[in-house]
Amino acid sequence: MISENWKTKKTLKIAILGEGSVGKTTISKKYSEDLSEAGKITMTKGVDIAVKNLIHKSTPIALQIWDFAGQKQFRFMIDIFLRGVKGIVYVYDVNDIETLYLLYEFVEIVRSYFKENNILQVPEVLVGNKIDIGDAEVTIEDIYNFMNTHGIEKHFLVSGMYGDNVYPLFDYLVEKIIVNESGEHISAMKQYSLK
Ligand SMILES: Nc1nc2c(ncn2[C@@H]2O[C@H](COP(=O)(O)OP(=O)(O)O)[C@@H](O)[C@H]2O)c(=O)[nH]1
Ligand SMILES: [Mg+2]
Repeated sequence: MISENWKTKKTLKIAILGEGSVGKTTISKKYSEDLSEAGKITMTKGVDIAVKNLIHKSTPIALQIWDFAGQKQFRFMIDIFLRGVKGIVYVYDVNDIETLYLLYEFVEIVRSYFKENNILQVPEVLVGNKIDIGDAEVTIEDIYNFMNTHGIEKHFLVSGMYGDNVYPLFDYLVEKIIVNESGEHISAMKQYSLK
């Protein structure tokens, strides 16, 4: 079925960002693990792309998760990495508050890229990983502060290692991306017809 629809398949690119060792690769692989090896592409230059094939309301989608391995080179590759991106996942480790504090750097890089390229309405989610370890260092207050400061509306607590909440996170993002995309076409119309 998926192969029959191959040509009409929609590709959605999302980016997963955060400090080294917070679990970006673990989360991406957990989500796409049911794929054949052919679906997993590894590029040189420190970018891994995991692909998850899914059906959203009868539309086949190839969700590409771009996972940046080398923090240091990130700024030099930012254009390639973020070009065409439709959703962003910011990851921190709930057991290491520094990884939440340092996320703002990624938020700023992403926001300035969007601003420079006149890109609006890209859904972003904040993700606290490694909840399986227990006695988290990051508090609810820290999370709310971060979200308020940076205007991020959605947060998930996950365990990339065991898979807790990993599917809901990506399901949410895909839904949000699709709604946004269709909303862009009808939002102007709605404004007049609803009021
Ligand atoms: N306990 C636990 N360990 C995790 C989890 N996610 C990742 N790890 C471990 O943290 C380390 C870094 O993970 P990795 O995915 O490579 O982080 P990345 O640098 O952000 O891609 C590895 O040893 C993982 O096994 C998790 O949810 N729980
Ligand atoms: Mg990695």
